Amino acid sequence: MAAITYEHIKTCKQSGARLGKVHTPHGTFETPIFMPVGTLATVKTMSPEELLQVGSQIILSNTYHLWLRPGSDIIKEAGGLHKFMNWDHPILTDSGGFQVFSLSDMRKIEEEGVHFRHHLNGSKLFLSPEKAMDIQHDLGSDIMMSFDECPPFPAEYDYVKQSIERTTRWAHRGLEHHIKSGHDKHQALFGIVQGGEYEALRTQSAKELVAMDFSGYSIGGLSVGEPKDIMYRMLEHTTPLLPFHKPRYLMGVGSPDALIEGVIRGIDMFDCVLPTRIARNGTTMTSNGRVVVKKEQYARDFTPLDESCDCYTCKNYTKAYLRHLIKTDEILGLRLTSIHNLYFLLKLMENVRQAIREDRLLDFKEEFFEQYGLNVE
Ligand code: PRF
Ligand code: ZN
Repeated sequence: MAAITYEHIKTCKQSGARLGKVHTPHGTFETPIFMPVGTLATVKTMSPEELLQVGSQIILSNTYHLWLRPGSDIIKEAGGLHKFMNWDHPILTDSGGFQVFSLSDMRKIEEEGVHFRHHLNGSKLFLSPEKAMDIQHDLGSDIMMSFDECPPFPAEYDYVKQSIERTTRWAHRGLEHHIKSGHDKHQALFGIVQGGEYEALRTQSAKELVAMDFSGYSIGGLSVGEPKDIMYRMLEHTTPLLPFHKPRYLMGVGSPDALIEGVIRGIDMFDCVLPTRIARNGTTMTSNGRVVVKKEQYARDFTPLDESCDCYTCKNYTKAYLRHLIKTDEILGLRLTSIHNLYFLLKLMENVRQAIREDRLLDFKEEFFEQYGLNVE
């Protein structure tokens, strides 16, 4: 038995978007889905009960960070990440590849793996495809990621070609190691399609990975500074190359416009630090676009953040109070804006699923952006 299965429910007649369910050893999540990010075994400021209350069905965590702190051996000893953090629902872990490239200093890529320095204390570290599997086995996530390289944008064609070929070899080594370990019975492994802005390289990467028969496919290397039209073009090009009956995950994307455009192009899963990160800085996403609640203009605004939102924050607090909490660095302020932003994005995805069910996702998109404002994140 495969660790996870993708159940296709229907395709939206108007947009071609997919509605489905993914069954995992820790329960089922509906797709398309947004996954809140819990980098250090916590979605910052939120308890697991609050995560459920805002509608989370699956969360993401990070190999790289947990390997460094507290150490994957400690999480294994705790009985795995689900037990360690008291989250008895699906967890997806990223492989560390991307974090090594975005956070660490002095990295050196070799065929065997990547040498780099700890982003906090400078000590020497090494990650390889096999090591990334071992750490994710210790964490016990339901869905694991292959160890990949995410080339920067822009990057030369020849560099990206060499990089995707190495990423394919790394994916192969990781998969072999994963199967040999026996953990494949209860932990699924995804391949990550790379290829920068080059259609031919996206095709090559997708074909090589599809031939290896992963449990699902991620699309990496996007939302790394390229214009949105390039991202959408790469998605349109890539998703048709992926197996219909497996989930597709667009890594590191979470603005409302990109979520809807991604779903229309056949994506099932998304994650991003955006809603929780901007929340802690006093920026919220509402049905009328972004509201920077710490602004002076809200000092005497005794209305909720979003009149049409049913979250705990909007039901009980005013913009004036939120502004005060954020301005005075009160912890409750960070919690309340995080609760609202996650609720807003998860509710958006629920509305997207309903629109697919009713074959009206393109109409929904138009209605949503009429109110939210176009070209605003
Ligand atoms: N690879 C991995 N994780 C990622 C990315 C990637 O390319 C991205 C790119 N948006 C975010 N997270 N392993
Ligand atoms: Zn709200």
